[in-house]
Formats: sequence, structure tokens, C-alpha cells
Amino acid sequence: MVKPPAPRRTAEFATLRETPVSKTRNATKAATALSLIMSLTPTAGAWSQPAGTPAAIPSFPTGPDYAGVSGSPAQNDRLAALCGANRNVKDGYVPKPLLVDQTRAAQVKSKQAFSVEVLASLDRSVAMAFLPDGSLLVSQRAGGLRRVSATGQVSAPLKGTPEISGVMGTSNTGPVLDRDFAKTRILYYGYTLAPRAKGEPYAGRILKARLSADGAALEDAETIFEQPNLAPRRIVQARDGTLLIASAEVASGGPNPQSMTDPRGKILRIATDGAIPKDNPFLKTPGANPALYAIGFRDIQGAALNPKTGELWVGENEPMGGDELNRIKLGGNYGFPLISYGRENSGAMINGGKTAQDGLEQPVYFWTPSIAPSGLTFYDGKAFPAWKNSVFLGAMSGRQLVRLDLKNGRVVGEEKLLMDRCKRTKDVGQGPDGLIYVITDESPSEILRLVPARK
Ligand SMILES: [Ca+2]
Repeated sequence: MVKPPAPRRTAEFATLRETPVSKTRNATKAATALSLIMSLTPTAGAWSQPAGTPAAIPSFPTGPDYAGVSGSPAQNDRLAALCGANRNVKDGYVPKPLLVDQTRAAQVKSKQAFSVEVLASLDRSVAMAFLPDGSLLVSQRAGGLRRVSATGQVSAPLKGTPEISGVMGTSNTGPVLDRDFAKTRILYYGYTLAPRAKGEPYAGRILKARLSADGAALEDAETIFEQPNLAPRRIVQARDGTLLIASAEVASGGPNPQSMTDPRGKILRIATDGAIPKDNPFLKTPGANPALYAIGFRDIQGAALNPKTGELWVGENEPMGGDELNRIKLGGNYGFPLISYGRENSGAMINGGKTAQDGLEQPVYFWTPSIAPSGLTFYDGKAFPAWKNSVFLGAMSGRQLVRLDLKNGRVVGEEKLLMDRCKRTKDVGQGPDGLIYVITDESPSEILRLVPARK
């Protein structure tokens, strides 16, 4: 068995490459958080791989039940002819859910007629924010930000954005506008930095900056938070103003998501100046990283607040199958890699195929085989009445936009949209106009706008 690496010591902070934006007036706060972490016991909560001989990689008969990706075998045959085969659909592994409504909800076809406009095409992009003037601010996978006007004009890259380096393909979050953006023009942006030398870890940073009056540059940029092995995928501002940061695990089967020190496979919570909130859930846990908010994730690539409750919901990629929709509780442990409805990328079972354990949170919903969920949003607009209160998720390998019907916080129906376009989808959001915007995960990316069909 692979022995998990010893938890990283935070002295690695000192070796990080500096970029211009890191010369911050807030360096003191980051240093305070750093020294706090450095004083902690690094082994607390570390997860150990179960002892024993590695099991053989099991095989599962392929198909014909691949409803988890495409909706039905007939649908899949049609899509295979149109888009090419989907590598996930023939996986025959179908784990038994703990709760009956946790997977493969009834496939629905809503009566909502709509058309799709291609608003713009631009270099491969990650995520978007909606600016008050009706334009979009979009982050690019290779780094940088561009504005896209309401009529689809794409700006030059914004000045003042940091250099970034990828971790598992995605190296940055979308820009996230502060709730007072209309007054302050403040936004947040997370990204990873390459290791400075071989053998050293990458680091993740959260940047706070002001969008210039003409929208062409980031100004007054400051690093408010930084940790080694932080891989920020999404940032959401909670109702109380704090920032919730989803950070990915890179290894297929863990082990870092159960570590109480390492930021991999976690949701972290910080104040908008980078300080640690006094009510973070693990402050009294000996040795714990004080920024931790919830633990036990693989790779969250979508996150949004439920507009009715203010709770954070996330979409999570497991290695092979078992992708999850989760509703986040303060201090919750979401189980990876102790429990999972998926398997490692090699096909090996994760922790013997265990899918449930007392004290570990179950997903609201999961997909086996994988759809690779990305951006997530709740819809509460007026443009699509039939979709009110739905959850939308982009899907990368699933090449679709998923819409889920919720009832009392449970999934009661699943609709697969945009499949005929054969595109990976990376982000989905609701514009201030109530329309739905989608970024495809392609080179180039398209920005799609869903518009109700005229009667
Ligand atoms: Ca989980």
C-alpha cells in the first residue's frame, strides 16, 4: 500500500515565488495566519491508508445501463453518432445508494422552450462574474481575465493579473465580486503558483483587488491568504461576508482530504481581509488548520449559495464515478477517501468500496458513471418559470448542462440539456437579466446564453 506522505510543514511558505501582486499591504495578516499554522501539531487528524494487501482491480460488466451520463441507452446511441463515444458511459459499476433518492432520479423533460445564442468565443475559460453594466468578467485557464460585453465583444486581457500555474488542469477560480462591488469595485480571485523548485509544493493564493473604473485592469491587488498545497477551484461569499474557498485534492484516492492540517480536499473560510473568523469550526481542534470549514472532498469545481437558505451547495468530482452534489454543514466531514461511490482512476476500489460510515456526510445526490460536474448555480430568475428553484451544473466529461428539480432539499428529477452541442461545460450562471449563461470547456471556449423561446 502507498503510505501517505507526512503532512507538509509550512516553512515551505518562505520558498514561494513572488509576483508583483504579492507585495501587499496585508502581508502582516497572511504572516499571522502562517505563524499560527506553523505552531500547530502537524499530525493531528492525519488519515492512514488501511493496512493490508492491495486488492486486485475489480472489473464490472459494461452497459447497457448508462443512465448516469446520457439519460438512456437510446440517448447514448444517438449522442455517440453525433458527438463521438463518451468514455464514461459504458462503465458498469453501479454502487447501491444509502438513500433511495440519491442517484439516477427520474429523467425529466421540462416544457421550457429556449434557444441558445453563442455570445462570444474566446481563449479557454474557467468561470464568470456578472458586472453591474451587463458585461461579464471571465477568467481564462492559462491565467488572466477578460471582459465580455452584453453584445459579445471580448476585451484585451486585464492588466495587473498575476502569473499562475496549473494544478490538475485548473489553476484559478472565477472572479468573485464582493457584495458591495457596486460601491467599491472590490473582487476576489484564487489561483495556484508553480513550485519554485522540484520537490516543493505548489501554493494557492487568494487575491483581493479593485476593478479599475474603465474595467481594463486590476488595481490595489493584495494577497490576503496563501497556503502551500492550496488549489482554489471556487470562491463563494457567504451571507455573513466571509469567503468560502473550495480547494482540490490532486491525488486520485487521497489521502489529504482527511488531514486536519493540509488544505487539499477542503472548504476553507476566511474574512475578506484574510483573517481567520473567530467562529470557524475547528479552532478548538488541537493542531487543526484554523481556516478549515468542512473536510473530506476530492475536487469541488462548482459552488453556490442556496438563495432560499444561504447554505453552501457544491458539486464535487470523485476520481472515477461517484461525482457528488453536497449540501455543506459547518464542520462536516464529507468522507473522501474513507467513503466514496466512485473508484480510483486505476479502477481500484477506494477503501474497499465503502460508501457510508457514521459521522461522515452522505451526498445529496451522486452520478455513477462520472459526468465531471463543474460550475453550479441555483436558478431563481423570472425568464424561465419552469426552471425556478432548479440547480444547474455544468458537466465536463458528461458534455451537458444538468438541471435538477429539488423538493424539500432532495433531487426529484434530472434533465440533461445542451447535449446535442457535444461540448464540455465549465461554468453556468444566472445573469442579472434572469438568463442563463454557460462557458464551454473547450479551446476556444464559447459563452452561451440561453434565452426563452418566443411564443
Ligand atoms: Ca463525499
